[in-house]
Amino acid sequence: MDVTWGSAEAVLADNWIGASTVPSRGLYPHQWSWDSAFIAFGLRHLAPERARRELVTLFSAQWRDGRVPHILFNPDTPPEAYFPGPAFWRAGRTSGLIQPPVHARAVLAVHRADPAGSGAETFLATLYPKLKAWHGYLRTYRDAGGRGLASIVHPWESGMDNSPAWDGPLSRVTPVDPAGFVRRDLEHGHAADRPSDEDYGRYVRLASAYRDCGYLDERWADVDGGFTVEDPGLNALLADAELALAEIADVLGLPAAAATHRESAARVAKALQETLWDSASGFFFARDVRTGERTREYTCAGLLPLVLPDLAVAPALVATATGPRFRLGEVHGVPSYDLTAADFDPGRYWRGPSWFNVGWLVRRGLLHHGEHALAAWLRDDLVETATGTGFAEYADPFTGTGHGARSFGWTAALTVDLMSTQDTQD
Ligand code: 2M8
Repeated sequence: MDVTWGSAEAVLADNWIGASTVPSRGLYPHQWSWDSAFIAFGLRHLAPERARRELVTLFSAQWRDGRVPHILFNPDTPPEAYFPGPAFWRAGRTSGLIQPPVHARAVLAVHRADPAGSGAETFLATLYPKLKAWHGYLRTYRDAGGRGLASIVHPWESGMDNSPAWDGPLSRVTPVDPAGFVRRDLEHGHAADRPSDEDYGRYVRLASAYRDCGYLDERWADVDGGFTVEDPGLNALLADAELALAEIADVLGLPAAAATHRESAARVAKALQETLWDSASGFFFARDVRTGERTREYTCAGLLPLVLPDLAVAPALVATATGPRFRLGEVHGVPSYDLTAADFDPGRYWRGPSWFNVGWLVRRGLLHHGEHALAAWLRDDLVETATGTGFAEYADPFTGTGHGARSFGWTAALTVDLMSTQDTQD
């Protein structure tokens, strides 16, 4: 057995908590929404029944309004292990925020890895209505800007928490006094790699404000000092998720539903291009719905529309990815932020380092747009860097040095996936 494969498999075994996988035993000791989807992509090659279980467990926590919560708390983990925990959210066993919708793609891939086992468990039929409700939540309750794009109400919802793109919208949020809460993350990570106390204070302020309005999106627009942003990453993944849902509907023999999902994917993709694409810059920027202004920071979220096969502007976006701001093919992975920006930081959380899930998504996009050599290069680089860092949470794009947690769930899982899928999508 290959050493890398064996060690990745061991990480996933160690992080398994019985019905799902934690991203990291120390820093993130619960189930996270988009982590679970990425983890399932790897688990399907190792233990398809565990991959199915991972996703079914996550969707068991879906809310009545269709949202899939960003954290499902493990009742066996002591409450002081992670902040903010269940007592903060007051939402039972979950948080009240969301994360990007990569689940439909994961469900389809998990099904295809073991159609017989999946059929026997009626996996697709069980998850299809839940995925439909999840996307429905995003397309309706979250269309705060009224342009057919889903908004996020907290940086954590983007999955790219400390991204410089949120600095502008976050500047209107008054931080909570750091004396009022205990940062458990600093017990596991270096302060220089993690968000500052001030940013953390803003996250806590926003999360409590959303909680205090009952997690009701229709009330959020009236909350002063709130955060409402259209993120190109989340919306690209939503359009792709609707395409995956169409394929799931096809497998289930529901052609009319499949056509509806394809139309919905096309609508989101169109809105994405009309609202967030800047042709002069060759890039997708986030939009602050409260001011109507587009942000100006080049972050890796703006590269994620590459996952869409019909993206008309793909050549221009690939040119930006391979240009001086991201230097794809020259540095390790896909940097989370503009390498030429004065505040680029190769080690700090989502403000420069390369994340393995982003590299994995961009590689898929490159394959859609005929960039096979670059995709192959990226695959080899991701596998090598993941292995060399002990499956770190993220890595310095220049040196490949690991940062954040080690034995990180999606890094191990996506390494297994990259080693299994070679030059194909699935
Ligand atoms: C990070 O986010 C959490 C909050 O959700 C945190 O910083 O405590 C992000 O990197 C996010 O994308 C990821 O899902 C999560 C768990 O790995 O950690």
